[in-house]
Amino acid sequence: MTAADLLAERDRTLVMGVVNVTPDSFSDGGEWFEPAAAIRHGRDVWAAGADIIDVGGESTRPGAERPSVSEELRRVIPVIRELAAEGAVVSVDTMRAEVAEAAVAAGAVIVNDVSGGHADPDMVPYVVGARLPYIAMHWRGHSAEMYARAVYDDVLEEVCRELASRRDELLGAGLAEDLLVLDPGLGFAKTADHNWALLAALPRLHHLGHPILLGASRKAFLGRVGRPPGEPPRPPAERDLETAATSVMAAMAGLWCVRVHDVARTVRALAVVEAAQAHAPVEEGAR
Ligand code: PMM
Repeated sequence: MTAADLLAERDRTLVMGVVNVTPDSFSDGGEWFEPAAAIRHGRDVWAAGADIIDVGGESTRPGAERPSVSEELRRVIPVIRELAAEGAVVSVDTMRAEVAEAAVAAGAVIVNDVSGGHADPDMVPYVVGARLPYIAMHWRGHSAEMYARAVYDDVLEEVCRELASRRDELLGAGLAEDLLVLDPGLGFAKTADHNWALLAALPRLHHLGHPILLGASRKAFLGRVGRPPGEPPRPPAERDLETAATSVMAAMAGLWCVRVHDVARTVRALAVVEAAQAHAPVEEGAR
């Protein structure tokens, strides 16, 4: 499938598999830090049924130091080059235009930018000129400052308003309508309560008029579900069942894609939704 076909997919929710080539991501930090290990992991993610492999070289965990551009390139480019050459559809998870450009030259076909273009003024002109599918996430600042900015009167209303204004700016800058994906940015300048409020209202995100991607996988708020007060949260690698529940919620809400670490189980969970949807009653008026 081409990236354009993937963006047009409406019959099922796609699965984006995470490959973090970082020493310090909260969810899988260090596991795939060496390019050869990341490539092996990417192959497994693809074989497990991912529609897209998202390769990133910068951790966004709170307090993480930003890598230099050259270090970010060193991490992601060999991994993207190899996985794309083997036929995978690859997105690059970066806030930097320079990294996006090198990633695309190495075979990436989608740019996933957690800053929605806010972190690097060169990013939007680059993706517009390159006519690339662009995933713009709701963002209020780099990890060092994002928790101070997790302040909302009405998180759903404010995230939708800020995403809508970003959408208008991106389209105004010349990005083609059918190349833009939006993402509410769970865990980014959001407390657990904010994440739950957004999860509870996923169908409302369709008002934005673009495909929606959800990134809930292994995030801290899921580690606290069902834990008695005083007990530590479940560690990230033990949050895949809770993640699958959020993926089912996303699919039931008709979202475009879920970004997850455990692709194999996500594919199985979403197959349940697809099987049920294939037997859905025909709506009155559609007969
Ligand atoms: N979350 C992370 C990284 N990249 N991209 C998008 N579009 N949405 C997200 O929610 C998102 C992302 C952080 O999670 P990780 O450290 O497990 O990759």
